Amino acid sequence: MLDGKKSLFSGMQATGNLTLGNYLGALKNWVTLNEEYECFYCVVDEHSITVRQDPAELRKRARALLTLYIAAGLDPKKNCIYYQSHVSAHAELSWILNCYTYMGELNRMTQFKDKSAKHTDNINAGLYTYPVLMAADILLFQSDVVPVGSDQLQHLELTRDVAMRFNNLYGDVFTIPEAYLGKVGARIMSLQDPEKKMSKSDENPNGSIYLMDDTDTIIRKCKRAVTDSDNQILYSEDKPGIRNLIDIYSATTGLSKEEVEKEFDGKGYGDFKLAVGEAIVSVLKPLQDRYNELTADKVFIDQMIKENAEKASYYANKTLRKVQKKVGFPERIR
Ligand code: ATP
Ligand code: LTN
Repeated sequence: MLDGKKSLFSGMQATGNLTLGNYLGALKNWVTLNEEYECFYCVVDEHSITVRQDPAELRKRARALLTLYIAAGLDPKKNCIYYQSHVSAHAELSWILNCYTYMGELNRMTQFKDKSAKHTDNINAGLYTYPVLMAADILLFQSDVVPVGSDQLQHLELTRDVAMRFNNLYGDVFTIPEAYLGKVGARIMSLQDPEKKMSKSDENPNGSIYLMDDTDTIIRKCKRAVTDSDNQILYSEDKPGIRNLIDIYSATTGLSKEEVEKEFDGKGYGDFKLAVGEAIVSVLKPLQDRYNELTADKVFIDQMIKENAEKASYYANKTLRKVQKKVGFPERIR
């Protein structure tokens, strides 16, 4: 809760080209929530360096991500859209919360296990304490809800545990956040391996639809999507490829699973895959056009980056000062 209004925080890493999974699992929900809450949408560039990045590339991607937030429909006048690294309170609160998080808790985090298995040459302490920085992001804004895909639920659970531990010691300092999962699209799977989630860091580009893919590429990737051989469009546990395509179709058209099954009753996979491709294009094309317009307007984007970082700092520092006082840091002399 911030100034009497419920608040919301979410963020994405600037680590690759955004996929349809990121859009349907996260961004799309963000847009529907922004009337109800005081919203903070962050480009979490500090999280990004837990995996080695090329500096020029990171800067470019962070700006592209921030622009995509707006292109997807987030109005920067109503939502606070900013870079994590522009608000130093994130790193400061993260340090404090490190001292209230147990190694046993961090040892259980599956994202750490997955990422350290993938980057064996660089298992750094930041990768390990990554969930604590995420907790700081969320708690700084007294967030009531955090819209994320289902892969982030474990981090959110940890955030709640740390916040409750802190509140038990010092009184009601933090709002305890809840995860917000969309009804459809919370877990979009790879088109090439429907047992694995669609991910922007996947080496096989055919498994993911990127938000900036052109029409032909989107249609081609859908046509090549891995499915079974029985040619029936049914939502079933033993048909992961088709189930994923139904999820995508229903998330992009707004139809329920049953309506999709009915629409394609008696039709084959070829027709269905083409329809899925076209539905994706109809959602992504307007977003791409808006993105291209926005990138041309450097002054507008620069101005909003500055204003929104100031707004985020104001709220974040309010929480940080409270926390610093509670743990016993000396008062500032004004
Ligand atoms: P990486 O591959 O670099 O780990 P990622 O594609 O998993 O990246 P993140 O930046 O970690 O993406 O996630 C941004 C948001 O998108 C998070 O809320 C996450 O839950 C959501 N998300 C990511 N992949 C999917 C997916 N396949 N389906 C639904 N939501 C997803
Ligand atoms: N860990 C998240 C990104 C992230 C985030 C957050 C999401 C960092 N801080 C705060 C929600 C709230 C990820 O990898 N997708």
